[in-house]
Amino acid sequence: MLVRRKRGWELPESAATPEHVYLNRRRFMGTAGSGALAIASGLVWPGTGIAQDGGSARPTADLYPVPRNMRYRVERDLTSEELATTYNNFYEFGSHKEIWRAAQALPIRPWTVTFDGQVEEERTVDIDTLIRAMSLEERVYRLRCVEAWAITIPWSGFPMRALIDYARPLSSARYVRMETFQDSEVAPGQRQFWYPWPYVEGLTMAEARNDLAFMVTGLYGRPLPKQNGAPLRLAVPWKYGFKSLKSIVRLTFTEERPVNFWQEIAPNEYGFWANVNPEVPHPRWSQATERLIGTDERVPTRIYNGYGEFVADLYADMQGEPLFM
Ligand SMILES: Nc1nc2c(c(=O)[nH]1)N[C@H]1C(S)=C(S)[C@@H](COP(=O)(O)O)O[C@H]1N2
Ligand SMILES: [Mo]
Repeated sequence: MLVRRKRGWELPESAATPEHVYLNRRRFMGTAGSGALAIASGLVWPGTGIAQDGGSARPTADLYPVPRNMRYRVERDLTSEELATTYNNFYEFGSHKEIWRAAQALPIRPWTVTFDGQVEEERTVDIDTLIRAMSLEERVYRLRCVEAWAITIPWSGFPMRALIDYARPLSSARYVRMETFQDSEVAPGQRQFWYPWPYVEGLTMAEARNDLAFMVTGLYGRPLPKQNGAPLRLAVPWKYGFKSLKSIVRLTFTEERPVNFWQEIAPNEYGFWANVNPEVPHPRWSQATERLIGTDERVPTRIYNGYGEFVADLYADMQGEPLFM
């Protein structure tokens, strides 16, 4: 349920961390004309060190900020916007955390998303047409990387269920396979031929229609930065972060279970389900705790990353499946 009385920045969660910086920048965005924005778009917000790429290039930038959906509460402080946009995993731009600057090379307009496979009608839609067709909301979610670090951030976007309805899959579809862009001219990581590009992820149709599955188009009340997966990425917070693929160009509805990027690389370490579980270690490290980035704090990891009330039922009859790798 949407709570429209309050905007995100009026709420206590966002008061907890360096939100004053955020608020000032939002004011700045509100008052600055496009000329000033263009000057400011030299990758970093003046005086903050926060990476950004110039909202002026986004035909749907006017839609943000969006009202926060208070059904999804998080008991942790928000990760600072600066950290969430400068400490990333995006192997297309390098196999380290400092890819944010390299990711600015990704052209995100024009951008299209294709729906194919078992659909009533194969379709390709312009990203801004798609975004305008959806009802946007903000959700504060935690993200738990399989590497045992975690963040808590306010995504903007729309329920994945709405995207599935928009795509009109046939009832024979059992899975949705999703694909990231492929362009080795702009993404140096994609010149590393030993990786099985493009990045692929998949969900069952029931997972994709679960309330929690969210399509992300924004972060911290503004259009999604490139390094976080602009213009469209997934957020499935009960699963390890690698399931939440970035910069999506295609959704294919299929009867066959997709083989995801990491499973293809290391099937003994990464599976299809990848649900978070502190009691199932990765073959090379424990998953019992996680580090909150930007702090020295380690906290216990929770089953389904704390989202069991929303998703545990999905797996009730699947005891034989490797649900937690
Ligand atoms: N296309 C693509 N999507 C990706 C990745 C990637 O390398 N390429 N990394 C994943 C991993 S391992 C994590 S933890 C999250 C990180 O998201 P963030 O950088 O926005 O925090 O993105 C996921 N999505
Ligand atoms: Mo990750």
